[in-house]
Amino acid sequence: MIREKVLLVFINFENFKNNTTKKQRYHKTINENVEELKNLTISAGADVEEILCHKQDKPNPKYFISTGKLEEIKNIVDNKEIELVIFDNEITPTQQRNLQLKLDTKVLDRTALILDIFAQRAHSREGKLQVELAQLNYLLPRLIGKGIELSRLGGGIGTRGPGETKLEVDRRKIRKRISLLEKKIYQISVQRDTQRKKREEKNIFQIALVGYTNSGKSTLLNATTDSDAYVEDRLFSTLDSTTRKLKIYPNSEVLISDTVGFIEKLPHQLIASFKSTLEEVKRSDLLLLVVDISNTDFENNIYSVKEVLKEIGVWQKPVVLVFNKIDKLSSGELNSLKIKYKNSVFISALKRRGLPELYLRIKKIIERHYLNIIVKIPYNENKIMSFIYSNCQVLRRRDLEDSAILNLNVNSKYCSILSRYIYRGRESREAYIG
Ligand SMILES: Nc1nc2c(ncn2[C@@H]2O[C@H](COP(=O)(O)OP(=O)(O)OP(=O)(O)O)[C@@H](O)[C@H]2O)c(=O)[nH]1
Ligand SMILES: [Mg+2]
Repeated sequence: MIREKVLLVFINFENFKNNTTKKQRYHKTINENVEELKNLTISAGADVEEILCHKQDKPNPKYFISTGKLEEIKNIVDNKEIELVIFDNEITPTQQRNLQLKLDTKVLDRTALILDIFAQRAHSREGKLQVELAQLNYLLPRLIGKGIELSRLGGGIGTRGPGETKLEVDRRKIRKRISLLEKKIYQISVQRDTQRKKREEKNIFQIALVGYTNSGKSTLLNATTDSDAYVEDRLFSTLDSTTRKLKIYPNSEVLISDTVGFIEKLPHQLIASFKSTLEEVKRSDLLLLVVDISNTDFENNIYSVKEVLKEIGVWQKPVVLVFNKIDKLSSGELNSLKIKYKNSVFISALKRRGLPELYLRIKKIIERHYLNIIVKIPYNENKIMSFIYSNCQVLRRRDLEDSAILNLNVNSKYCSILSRYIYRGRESREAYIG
C-alpha cells in the first residue's frame, strides 16, 4: 500500500504554551496535540513529512489560515510533494474547498481523519454501516454548490468508506442512503436488544470497559476472560463490542464487555452513529474506566472519556478508575500516584499484575448491588414465586403450611417488586433459620 505524504497544521488562536496552565487544564498542550494527531495519521497509514504550528488572532474566513502562512504551506506542499494536508482544527466545508483549490491537494481536518481510521477498521456489518452513516453525515454539508471533487484527488485518507460514485451523487440521494442506513442499523439493534433483554431478565451483572483509545481495554478483557480479542499498539483497534463471562465467576453470570475507545473531541457524527454499539455501556451495571498511566497526558484523557460518557448519558453509573500499564512506571512514580488516587486500582493487564485487587473491588460492588432479603410468599401467588426463581438467587427456603419463607439475593432494582412480601416479623431471622 502506498503511504501518503502528509503535512500537519496546528493553528492556535491563543498564546502557545508548552506547559499546562490552569486555564488549559482540560486541554492538551500543543506538544500533546501534535503527538496525538501524528499518532492518528500513522494509525490511518500515512507518513508525517512536516509539521507546521502557527499562532493567529482569528480565523481567516476564506482559508481559515492567514494568507501569508498559506503561501508557506503552498511552498512546502510543492517542494515536498505533499499529498495531504491535515488541520488539527475544525475547518468549514467552504474553507476546505478553498484550501484544496489553492493548494491543489487534498485537505482534511481531524474529524475526517478519525472517520477514515474508523472506515479502515470496520469489519462487522454493523460497524461498516455505522461508519458509513457517520461519513455521510460529515460529507452532506460539504456537498453544497459545486461540491468537493474528492474523486479528482485520487484515493487514500478521506476517500475510503462510501465509494467514489456515492460521493458524486446529489444530496437527495445521500439523504436517502442515510435514512436507509439508519433503518438497517435500527434493525440490527433490535435483534441485539432481544439478546440483551434476556440477559437483563436473568439478572446478569454487566461490566463495561471504557477508556481512551489504546489504554489497554482489549488486553484487560483478554486477561479477565481468557479470550483473544484483537490487541494492537495503534489507535482505534476495537470498533465492535465483545462480551464475555468474567473468569472469577465461571459458574455465575457476570459479563464484561469491551468496546470502542474514545478520544478528545470524538466526532459527534461517530457518537451518534455508534449509539447501538455504545448501548452495551449504557446497559451495564459498572464501568471500569481503563487509563494508560504511562501516557503523560492521562489526566486529560480521563477528562475526555468522562465528557463522552456524559454525552451518552451514563456518567451516573458506578465507575472504578483502573490505572493500567503500571509495568512502564518506576516504583517511586507508582507509589506517588497510588497516594494521589487512593480509590483506584493499579494493574498491568499485559503482565497480569494487580488483577486480584481488581477482582476484589468488583466483588465488593457486586455484593452491594445485590441485597439480601427475607420474603414470605403465599403458595397461591404463583406468578411472584416464578419471578423469584427466574430473577433472584434463592439461598434458603423454609416451607410453612400456607406459604414459604425465602432468603434471597436480589438485584436492588427488583426490591420494589418484592417489597410487599418482605418478612418483617421480629422472629424473621429465627423463622428463616428454624
Ligand atoms: N506495557 C504495557 N502495555 C500494555 C498493557 N496493556 C496493554 N498494553 C499495550 O497497549 C496497546 C494497546 O492495547 P489494547 O488492549 O489494544 O488497547 P485498547 O484500549 O483496546 O485500544 P483500542 O481498541 O484501540 O481503543 C497494545 O500494544 C498492548 O499490548 C500493559 O499493562 N502494559
Ligand atoms: Mg481495543
